[in-house]
Amino acid sequence: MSAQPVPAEPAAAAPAALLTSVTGGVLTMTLNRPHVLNAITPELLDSLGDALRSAGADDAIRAVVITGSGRGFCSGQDLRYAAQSGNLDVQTILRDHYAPAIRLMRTLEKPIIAAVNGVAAGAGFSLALAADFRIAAESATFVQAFVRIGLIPDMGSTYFLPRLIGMARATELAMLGDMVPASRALDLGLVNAVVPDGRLAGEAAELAARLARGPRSIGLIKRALEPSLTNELEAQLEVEATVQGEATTTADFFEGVGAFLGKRTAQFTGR
Ligand code: T3D
Repeated sequence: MSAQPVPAEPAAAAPAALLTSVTGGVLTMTLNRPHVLNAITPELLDSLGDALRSAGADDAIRAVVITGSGRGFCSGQDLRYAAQSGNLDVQTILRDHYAPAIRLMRTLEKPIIAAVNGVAAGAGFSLALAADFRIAAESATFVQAFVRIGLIPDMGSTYFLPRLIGMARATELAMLGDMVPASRALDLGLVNAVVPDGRLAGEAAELAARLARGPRSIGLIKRALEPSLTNELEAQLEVEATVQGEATTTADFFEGVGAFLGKRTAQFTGR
């Protein structure tokens, strides 16, 4: 009797590079490639983009948290993947995968919190900069790693960094590529808060829950602030008139005024 072939164990499915969960109106997206400190692949960015697009279309989601699994937040472009894939058309990769993710983060009219749990390097640093809030764990570090491998900052770093910390310091971080500990990131104004490592997830969830209970105008504030650093005063006053006009049509505005007059706590719905 001939030996029967032993069926191969079904290959374990590769873990998803992006994990998502929704609790109490907060979408949490966890970069999940911990063996490479959550280095970025085009597919990971596309998943992030899909999740952001869904969040934009879902009224039930009112705030977003981005964090990393394992000991890193995000180590930037996956350098091994880039070399192995043989796709060195970086301009196309940036235009087709990096830029859309950043565009979606900035146009999503819902607050995004980067909960930086570990190193944020290269495009991982940029990803954190594109969020509306950054909370860092005490052990987190930030490094504009691009220059270390002969590149320039991308994925929005040349835009966000000077706006957040000024040109002199942005130039220093970008040209020297030194590791910035969380405490210095706080001094520079790169992050909103630094918290003990064990409290990062809780603090981010608490802030996200607070924002998720807020009115629709939180998203409109994001829209109005977006052009303010490039607009002249006249143009920005016009932005305010237009966006405030929209705010006054929201149910949350009526609720806010009604609650004030009725001496009660407003119950906002995000609409
Ligand atoms: O190419 C394009 O598409 C252009 C776009 C570029 C955008 C960019 O983001 S360029 C910048 C890319 N990122 C970097 O240059 C950072 C590279 N990583 C590091 O410098 C260090 O890993 C860190 C400073 C981030 C952390 O250091 P450390 O000592 O805590 O960890 P480690 O031992 O270096 O890394 C742990 C593992 O992750 C290690 O793998 P191993 O040896 O255990 O198998 C390491 O190779 C891997 N890893 C870390 N970063 C990356 C990575 N693998 C692939 N790509 C990475 N970016």
